Amino acid sequence: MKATLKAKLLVPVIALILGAAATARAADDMGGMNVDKSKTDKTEKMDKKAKEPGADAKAKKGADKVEIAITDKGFEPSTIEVKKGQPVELVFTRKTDQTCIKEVVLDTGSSKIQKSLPLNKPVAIKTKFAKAGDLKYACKMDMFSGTVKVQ
Ligand SMILES: [Cu+2]
Repeated sequence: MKATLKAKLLVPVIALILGAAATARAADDMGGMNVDKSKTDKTEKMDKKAKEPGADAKAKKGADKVEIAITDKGFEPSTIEVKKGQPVELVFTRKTDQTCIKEVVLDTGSSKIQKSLPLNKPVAIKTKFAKAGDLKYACKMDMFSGTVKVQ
């Protein structure tokens, strides 16, 4: 009688343990998947961050490098500062197809430099701004623009 009762109790207990073990394993698998996914997300974010404007703006000595992105909001940043008479490299990267900015027109004070902007491809313009004052970069139709403060 006692033995039977024990056996009767033992079966659900074993079932419970097995069930719990299976659940734990499943949770582990899911945990593993989650970890992998967050790793992937993180890597993507890091890649994205590396391409963000300004990330390596101060990387090189010598010529100043200014990164300007074209996003849904237009040119970012919309104001940059450069030194008068100093060689400077402006790097435009178009990151969206949602605006009319497919080209950039840069007024250097002495000339207008126009470059087409392929999606997600940095386009560098090396130039100099001879005189102090406000100049600009704009889309071809001048609907979006940014200001170059030459000091
Ligand atoms: Cu435009």
